[in-house]
Amino acid sequence: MEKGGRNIPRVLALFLCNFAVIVALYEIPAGSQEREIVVEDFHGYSSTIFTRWLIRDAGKKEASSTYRLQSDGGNWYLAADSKRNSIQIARRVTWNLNTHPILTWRWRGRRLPTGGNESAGSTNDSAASIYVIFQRAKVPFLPWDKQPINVIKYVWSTTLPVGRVLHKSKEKLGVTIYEGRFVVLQSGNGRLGEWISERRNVLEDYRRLFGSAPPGNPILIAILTDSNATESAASADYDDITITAR
Ligand SMILES: [Ca+2]
Ligand SMILES: [Ca+2]
Repeated sequence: MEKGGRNIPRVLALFLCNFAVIVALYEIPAGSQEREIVVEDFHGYSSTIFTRWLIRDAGKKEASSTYRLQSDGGNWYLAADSKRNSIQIARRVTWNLNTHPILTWRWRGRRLPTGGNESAGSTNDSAASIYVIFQRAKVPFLPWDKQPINVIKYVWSTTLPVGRVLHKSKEKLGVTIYEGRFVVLQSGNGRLGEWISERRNVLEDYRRLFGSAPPGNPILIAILTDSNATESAASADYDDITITAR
């Protein structure tokens, strides 16, 4: 008890500044009868996406130069161009995973981080990634975005083969603050430049990857195109993040 009490301010400090901006939760009603719910199609923004997306570990200027809205034939999408940086952006969203377990999206790899290999810290960069983030535990006094999380990260890897799963975790002050499972969905440069549709049953993935039911519904969907570890550059586009009933 004493240990926990002493740790709380330090844990708080560790988590400070993870997300620079708090935006409204996009909550899909638990009883939603809609079969398909579009979480994000990148339409309806006046300029920046950071009215709805949170920026992790970066200033707005750098995030805005890394993630930009682009249009092609009237369709808006997110273009990501990372130069030696790693800026995760996240949309605060929750929905009933039991009724709507399927997550779909489209992405288009454009440039692979040189030598990217997510299994080692020194090369942990991905041309594209989509995260589904769950709150694992409830630590008293920590705000929602600072709580310990379990994460599924779907990646487009430079070198790892499709289907590879990686286990990651971070522990601080005796608390496992992060449990991650990386799943390689695309690999290498064979399909660069092509829009690819992905479809995942997140509920099944979670059970398979963590060996148990999720601790609750997801709290965030996040995006990362990064190139900091390999000190190179990476580019990808994203669109049509959608939740679908089983
Ligand atoms: Ca779109
Ligand atoms: Ca990285």
